[in-house]
Amino acid sequence: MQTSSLAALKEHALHCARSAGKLSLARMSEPFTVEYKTSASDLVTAVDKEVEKHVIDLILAQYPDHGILGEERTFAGDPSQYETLWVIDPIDGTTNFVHQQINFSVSIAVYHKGEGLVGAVYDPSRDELFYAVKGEGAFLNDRPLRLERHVRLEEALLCTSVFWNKRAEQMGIDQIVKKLAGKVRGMRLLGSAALEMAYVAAGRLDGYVSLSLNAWDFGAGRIIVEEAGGRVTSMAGTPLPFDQKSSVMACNPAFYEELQHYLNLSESHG
Ligand code: 2AM
Ligand code: CA
Ligand code: CA
Ligand code: CA
Repeated sequence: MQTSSLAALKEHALHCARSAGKLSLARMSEPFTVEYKTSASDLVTAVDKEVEKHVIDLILAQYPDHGILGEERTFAGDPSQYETLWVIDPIDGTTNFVHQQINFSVSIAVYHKGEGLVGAVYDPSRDELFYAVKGEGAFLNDRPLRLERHVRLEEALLCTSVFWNKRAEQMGIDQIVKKLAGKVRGMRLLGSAALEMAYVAAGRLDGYVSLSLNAWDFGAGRIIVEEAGGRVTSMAGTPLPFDQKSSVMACNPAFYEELQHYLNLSESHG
């Protein structure tokens, strides 16, 4: 992709992220319907769907030949058929959107032939836009983000997402938190994977781990963390896919190997 078109792509992705976040924030103060998706711990609101449609309209108005992979599946085409694919989550942290009215985000990433070009995570409650362009670094509201501090695992503040539905036992807290208890300074659960990964890039957290996320949860966060100098892979150490589910570990590079070692122990040594 040419430099001029990459700059335009970045501007449009940032515009979409800001516009979507502002729409979510505006809708939060009005009544909206909340439905159970798979269980009482997996919600979707009318706002998730409306915001996704809004982002799709914005993308296609500028780039009619691009494809879109979004959580709420409101794109009419088949996402696998496009060279350039926008991977979007209109509201990441829907439970927070409904309950806390803070700590949710919009996540927008652009991939070309599987390569991540632009990632944007916007937190409308705090007006914080985290973004990165491949090869050009990561930023928070235009301030460069660079993970320069050497962090040891015992000094690290880590975050994870766990599921509270029936899959909780399989995907649960015991598998991650028990393995890391006694090894790290602390663990947090913020409830928006995209925002948690953006916080790793900003040095507010030192690492993020999840046993299973969808492509739209980590698509943007992965580009932002990598551009900030962090390491992002699956828990097995393989590169993340751009259009499929995966486990995720994203962290300060200083303790990547050590963290991976503990996460892959078959028995808990906590
Ligand atoms: P979501 O809000 O877009 O669904 C914490 O729950 C994090 O895990 C959020 O980023 C959430 O994204 C994501 N997540 C993915 N699948 C989930 C599920 N089945 N139930 C709850 N959260 C899920
Ligand atoms: Ca969801
Ligand atoms: Ca999500
Ligand atoms: Ca979502």
